[in-house]
Amino acid sequence: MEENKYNFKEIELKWQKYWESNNLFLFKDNKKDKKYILDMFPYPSGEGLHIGHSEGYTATDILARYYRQQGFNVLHPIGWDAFGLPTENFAIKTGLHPKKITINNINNFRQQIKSLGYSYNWNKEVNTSDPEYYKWTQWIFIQLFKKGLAYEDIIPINWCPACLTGLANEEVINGKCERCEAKVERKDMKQWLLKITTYAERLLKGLDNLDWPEKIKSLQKNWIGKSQGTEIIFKLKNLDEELKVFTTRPDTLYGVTYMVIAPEHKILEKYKSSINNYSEVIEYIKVAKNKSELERINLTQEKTGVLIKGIKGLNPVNNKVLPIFVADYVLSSYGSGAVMAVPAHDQRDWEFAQKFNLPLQQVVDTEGDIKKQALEGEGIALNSDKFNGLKTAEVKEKIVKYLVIKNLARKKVNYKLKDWVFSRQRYWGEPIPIIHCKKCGLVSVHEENLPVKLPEIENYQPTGTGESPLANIKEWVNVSCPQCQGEAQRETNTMPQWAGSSWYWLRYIDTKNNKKLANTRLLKKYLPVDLYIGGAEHAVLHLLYARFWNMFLYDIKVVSQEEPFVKLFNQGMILASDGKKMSKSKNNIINPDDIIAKYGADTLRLYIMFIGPLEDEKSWNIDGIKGIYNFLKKVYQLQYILKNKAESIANNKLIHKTIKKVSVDIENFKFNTAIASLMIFINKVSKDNLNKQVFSKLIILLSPFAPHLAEEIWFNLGNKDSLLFEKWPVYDEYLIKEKKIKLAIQVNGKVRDVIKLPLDVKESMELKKKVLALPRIKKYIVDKKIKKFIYIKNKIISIVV
Ligand code: ANZ
Ligand code: ZN
Repeated sequence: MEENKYNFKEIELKWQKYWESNNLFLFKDNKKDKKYILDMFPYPSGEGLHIGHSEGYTATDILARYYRQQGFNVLHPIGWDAFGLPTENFAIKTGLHPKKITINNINNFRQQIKSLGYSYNWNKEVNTSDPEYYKWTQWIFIQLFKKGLAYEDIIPINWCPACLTGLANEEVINGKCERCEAKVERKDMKQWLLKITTYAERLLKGLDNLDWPEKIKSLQKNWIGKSQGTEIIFKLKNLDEELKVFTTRPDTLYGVTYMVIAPEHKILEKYKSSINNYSEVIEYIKVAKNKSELERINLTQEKTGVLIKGIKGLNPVNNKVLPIFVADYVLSSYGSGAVMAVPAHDQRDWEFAQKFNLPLQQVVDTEGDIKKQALEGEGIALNSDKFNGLKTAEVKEKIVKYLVIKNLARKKVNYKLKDWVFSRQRYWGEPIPIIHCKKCGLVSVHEENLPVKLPEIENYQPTGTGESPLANIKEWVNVSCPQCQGEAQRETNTMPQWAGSSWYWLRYIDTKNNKKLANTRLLKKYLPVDLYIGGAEHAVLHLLYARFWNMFLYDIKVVSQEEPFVKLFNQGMILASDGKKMSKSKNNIINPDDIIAKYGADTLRLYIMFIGPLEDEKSWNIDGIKGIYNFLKKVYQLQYILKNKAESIANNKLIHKTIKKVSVDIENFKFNTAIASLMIFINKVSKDNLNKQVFSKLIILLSPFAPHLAEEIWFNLGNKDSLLFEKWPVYDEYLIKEKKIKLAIQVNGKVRDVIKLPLDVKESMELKKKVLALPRIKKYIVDKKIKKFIYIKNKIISIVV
């Protein structure tokens, strides 16, 4: 039967053209209730769309199509996170302009996305590297700058001494340059920072009201890292100077046997004349400077440090004289950059004390062997003077009170979160819209002069000084100061890739607006995002930066909601068939294009949703694909065996059950079980008499998953309008209720109990067990052998003992 062949290639192309030429996916503002369904937009890399993209995008497409059919106005946009390092590096290698490369890659991505039949609002596309877009990224930066939330500071960058260039963190692999493998150093450079720390508390509190996976919330919590402790003042012996330390264990003050300051601590420079071994200290500082913070806090790294000769600290509770060390396990960026070391009760101090032969002084009676490790638990104080015998919590409170009265301590909250280093020494990013004037200092570009466009240059080679390639373009750099008209220079650093993705969901709402970031009324109408789906790898950075910018835009009254994403869902990773991560080097990547060519987009869509729960990690399996393909083929062929018979009651009940299951499952992201129930339906009805009415409903249910095939059958059934806005079928709760029936249970001919069972239920071991376990029946059969167990369906149960 040649005419019944499932020709997916023809079908898919035909409907993609139809949707496009009839503008069906375009977004229109209307009066319907909205649903904003957002994907994490892709970085248009040269490699093209990968399976992970198609997983998340298929899920959101199912939801977008489903909610349209439920009557919502669905905002479902896509765009391109188009600035970034790989493109710039590729440009350096090939001599092509990054803009050209980006456009090519975007065209490729767009075509791939369209070939999957995704119903994106193509009139809502954004591209972060488009001046009309980054104009507003720059505008936001200027607002941050005006509020004092963007500032300059000297910060070490990763510096490759061989390539003579600054490196992004992702280009540093195990402390080495990704390209030439030279050991990466740290080099101090002036950088822009954003004061995300001002928002630490709100970023933390806001998490409570979000419908996000607990795992992501706790990752963000830890990243923000709120710590409630005490700042204590230690005076220095024979100097009119003090050292502040931050501690969460003031109860261990009597156990302090030395102090440690970070290599960057300011007193080192200030008292260099009092330090007898200053050159040794300087040597140590130099080495420490080349380590990243991650290396420094790595617990498995051997502790290093140098005793500072000539300066000593005094313990505020007992005036004990304490040696002071400089050691890189203490960070300058946390607390006050100095610690009171309690080797008996802090593991890092314990390890340091082992290495430098420093004494342990136990002050908490708690479990563990102090010869093997620090005793970090709480317990009862000892060797602590008037605090002996008290519990840790009480000692903390009393010691702090005592020191506060003497002005030697105060309660303090610290956050691990640091300000966001916001500049990159790169070409392919948004220029930072700031002008450096000798007279006026830092001046922001006038808003009417935005965007500050990236100059089109031929040479993106790094400068060799660590500055951005933009620094080479004198015509671009030299400008007059917007304030005094005097000679001035543009900022040459560009923004990090995170900038454009920190607000893009706002621009989707009003992509063409050239007066404002977006129209206020529309922002109010379409925010917040109802659902955001993407990979868990963005748990912290992107999602934290996006929340920060949104909160800031809320504070300056651009948006009316503090949190951008009400609900977040993470798709699980799809692994290769060998259970390993897909990667170029392992040559185990599955290319969506290949699957589409061989089995079609509908099969791919269905398969990715069927292999397992959306949130789970799962492995690719080619046999599974064939199963899905056969299922779709069967559905396709069913349209030809439709009989114009009257409605079959059994089918009618089954379709209502299926409608309910599929609807509930879609709303709960259980796409795999929704598909399974469609399969069950098909398996059951194909033997039966399937009529057109029931089949039509099934096709609507299938349409979010396999939209091309569904549309083809839908039109073959005589319909004239696309399924896209066809009303989702409703189910009749009464019809699908299981009917129950009461059965009498006899033992040796006498009725002893009654049991309620579903209509038509078959005899089974379970049923028998259940009956025999009924207390009133048990009574009559204990210690007896059951000779007969007779079950007459829908009538009676009879037991003979
Ligand atoms: C004495 C002490 C005794 C400490 C003890 C702990 C246990 P969190 O909870 O992460 O905030 N610390 C303070 N500033 C530091 C810095 N700049 N670099 C490295 N470590 C620093 O940790 C607070 C604890 O980390 C502080 O409490 C301090 O050590 C250390 F039995 O003070 B503790
Ligand atoms: Zn000026």
